Amino acid sequence: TPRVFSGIQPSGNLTLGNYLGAIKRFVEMQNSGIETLYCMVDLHAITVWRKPEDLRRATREVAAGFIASGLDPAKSILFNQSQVPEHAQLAWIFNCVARMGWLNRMTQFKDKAGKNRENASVGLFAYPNLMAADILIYHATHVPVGEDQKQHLELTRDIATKFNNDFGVDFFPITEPVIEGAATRVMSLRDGSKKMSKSDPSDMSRINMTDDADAIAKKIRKAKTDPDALPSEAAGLADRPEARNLVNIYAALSEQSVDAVLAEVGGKAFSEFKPMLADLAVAKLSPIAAEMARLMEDTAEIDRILGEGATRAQAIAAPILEQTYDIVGMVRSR
Ligand code: AQP
Repeated sequence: TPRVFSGIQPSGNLTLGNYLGAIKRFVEMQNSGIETLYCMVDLHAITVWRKPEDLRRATREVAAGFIASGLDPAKSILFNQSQVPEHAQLAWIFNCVARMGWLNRMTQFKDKAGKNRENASVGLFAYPNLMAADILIYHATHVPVGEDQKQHLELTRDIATKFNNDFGVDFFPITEPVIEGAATRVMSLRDGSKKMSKSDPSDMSRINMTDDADAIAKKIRKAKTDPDALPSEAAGLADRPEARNLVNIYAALSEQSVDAVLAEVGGKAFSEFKPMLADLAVAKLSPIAAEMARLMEDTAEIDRILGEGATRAQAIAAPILEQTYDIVGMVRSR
């Protein structure tokens, strides 16, 4: 039976990239009736130094963003990773399954560690093993993510395959990434070759889910573009990364194909298209931002939801960890 797992790091403000690439898809999968688990991956967030109060706030804010976007704690299991210790326990096993060479090839580690690899945390290097554990501790079959997570999901499949082979079992499923839609890789508004990211030092590079209408309009107005009018077919966007990004965002927000959008806006100048995009983004994001602000007034209620989700998640994870330990040869006497 299909089971969906995905997570988001509480590592700053949620962006339009997180919304279109991940959260919006999470809601669709929930509403299709599949069993869904969605996690604030706080253990992942500390692979880079964070102030404790920032981490706590961001965890609750991601939860508020999930719920405000349409995730329903009665339908989806919503929880934060550290409240289900089985994630970290399985990650240790996977630290012993995955090879150094596999992790050395991870581009996200190279990007995030930068030139100063010697000073990166061991956790940042081992991050993909914990991510594999997040998924496989539930025997999840499908993982909705943005394009940037593709390599980590391939590693998850490699870990499951090696574990199954090493122990001669057919235990962990080979998970399918679900990377679909017009906005699987939303790019920075300042640089069409970089992905939009929570941690970009420039706030003008991204639209935050909590930005107000003025901020959204200003960021889109100032977004980098080229001087040409919009093409009338998708092929005309091939060498125009900034133009393609804005059209993709429009398509994803309006739930149309890129071709349908270009049939409508082809021939228009950016001076005409940008206000259309800003109006659309404000119409879609403002109600979510308002609901997030309302939810954040009662953090005790958010914490209650996360606690209840953790209890439900653990009920699935604990027996899978026990079976894993048994397969590996750990003595279980209680
Ligand atoms: N720009 C993006 N376009 C499409 N999808 C995106 N995602 C992130 N950025 C984009 C998807 O959001 C989910 C959660 O990502 P994450 O929080 O675990 O970490 P990340 O991918 O590293 O996201 P950020 O925003 O860039 O965070 P920081 O700056 O903290 O590293 C994933 O499904 C991701 O694909």
